[in-house]
Amino acid sequence: MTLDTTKKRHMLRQMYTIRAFEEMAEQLYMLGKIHGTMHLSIGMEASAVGAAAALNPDDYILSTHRGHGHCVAKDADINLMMAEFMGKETGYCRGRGGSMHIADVDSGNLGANGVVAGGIPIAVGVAMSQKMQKTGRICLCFFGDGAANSGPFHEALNMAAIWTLPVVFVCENNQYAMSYSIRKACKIERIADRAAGYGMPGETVDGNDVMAVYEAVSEAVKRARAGEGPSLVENVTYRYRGHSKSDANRYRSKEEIEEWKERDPIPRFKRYLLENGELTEAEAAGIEQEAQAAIADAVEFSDNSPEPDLATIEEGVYA
Ligand SMILES: Cc1ncc(C[n+]2csc(CCOP(=O)(O)OP(=O)(O)O)c2C)c(N)n1
Repeated sequence: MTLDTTKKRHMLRQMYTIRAFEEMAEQLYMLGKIHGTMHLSIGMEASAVGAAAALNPDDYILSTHRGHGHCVAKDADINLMMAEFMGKETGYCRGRGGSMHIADVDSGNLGANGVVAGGIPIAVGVAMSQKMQKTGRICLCFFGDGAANSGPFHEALNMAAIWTLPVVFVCENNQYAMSYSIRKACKIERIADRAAGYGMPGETVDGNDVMAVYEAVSEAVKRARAGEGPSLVENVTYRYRGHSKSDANRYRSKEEIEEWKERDPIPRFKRYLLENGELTEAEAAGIEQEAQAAIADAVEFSDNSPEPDLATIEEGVYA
């Protein structure tokens, strides 16, 4: 699948939308409009957008606790996403899920998972069902570097490989699992090298380069769709914010964060489009403004939406 200018601009818009959504999320949190915690992916937008761009609209994704970007990249309705985030009845899951449980089965987003690595075995099941039903759809599963050190990762990759399942495993290596550096948690340089242990291709890419992510994931998607089985793609990236809202950021230096900001995926992609003659500065500014306006509208929609009725509190809890 080649990307035309319209699609690339759409990807830039998605990246701006993710950034604007999460910056707004921080503000709403400060205003006390959000309860509980949240995990932001600011700085990681190219990973979500590049990967999802390689999919067909009816393909499936499984997301993580850091999943706002994945939802936007899978073309979620921003109003419904924001309403869910703010715990409103009009949200994707009627406000019952919040930040970590935004799902939209209709658009192929099978949802986030608060259990680290929890989505990886589920992806194997989803891919298995697609293979058995011969739908031609594939499943893409996002997870973090920390998840790649857990048991379910290894079991799931092995099963997907022996059953030649149409699944793409996308490891978003943002350098830390909570406060623990991947350099301390993993003896090998590239997580993607683990793919060899399960007999599947593994590729490590610059996860802040949306086109590089797109190309690597496209190869994996092509392979999955052709019935050749799973692949592992590692997007090397970085989160600027703390792990969650209760992170004092004591395990890394300001200099390290600043260094990564030099490689920010959004200005990089904008520059690429400008240099390619696929965008002008004015158009880029227009796209960014539209993304911000969409987020402001989503907040208004959510503010005006009702809270779930207390009488429904047990709905969906007991079978
Ligand atoms: C099974 C399980 N163990 C521990 C936790 C607590 N926890 C939440 S996020 C997280 C770190 C996950 O790191 P990583 O997979 O790299 O994803 P990232 O947060 O960097 O996106 C941990 C240990 C959990 N939610 N689930």
